[in-house]
Amino acid sequence: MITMKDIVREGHPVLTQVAKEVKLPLKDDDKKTLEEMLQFLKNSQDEELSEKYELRAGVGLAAPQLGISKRMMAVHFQDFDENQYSYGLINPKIVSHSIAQTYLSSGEGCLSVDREVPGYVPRYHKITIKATNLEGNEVKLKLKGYAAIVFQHELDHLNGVMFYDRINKQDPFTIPENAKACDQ
Ligand code: UDB
Ligand code: ZN
Repeated sequence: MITMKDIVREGHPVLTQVAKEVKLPLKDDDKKTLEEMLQFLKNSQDEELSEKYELRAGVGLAAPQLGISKRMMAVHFQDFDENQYSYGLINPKIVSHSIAQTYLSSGEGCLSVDREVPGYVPRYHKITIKATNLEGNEVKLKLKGYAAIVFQHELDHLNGVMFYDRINKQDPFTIPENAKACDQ
């Protein structure tokens, strides 16, 4: 079972590396890792288990955060409109995106960052993602608002980018160009 001690923290070089494409079909141990990543997110949102194991309530996790430099990520959350997103994804790729941007009005944090970093993180408002799921099927997902933000945060980890790399250093709270706030 994955717990917080398995999650690498900022300063670890794996978090700045571009992760490697995963060859398909998925090997058994990669599949197991991805399933465990999804299970960690579920456990972390379970009141009893999160308390017992001291897990931060996670909505997304990328393989590099476990020290594994492979293009795999898991998400588990629901958005404002109660849409459920629960996926283990391999080789996810943004195939199109809006020009319009968005940002979380409360800023972002990260399971790999044990401090608060103030500021807005500009993200695309809408994205379309192609990936392979745990069943080995290709999936195409159209995401907007909060869901788009979570997926982009995890995709960034696969490219060695941390959320604070995207915060404006001169003025962390500048509103990104043509951006609407996301209040989830
Ligand atoms: C998170 N969780 O998992 F709206 F029940 C964050 C942490 C860093 C605070 C643990 C989170 O936002 N939880 C949450 C939000 C809700 C309702 C709820 C729980 N991540 C994922 C991460 O670090 N992945 O690498 C950070 C998010 C910031 C923006 C998108 C992902
Ligand atoms: Zn993160």
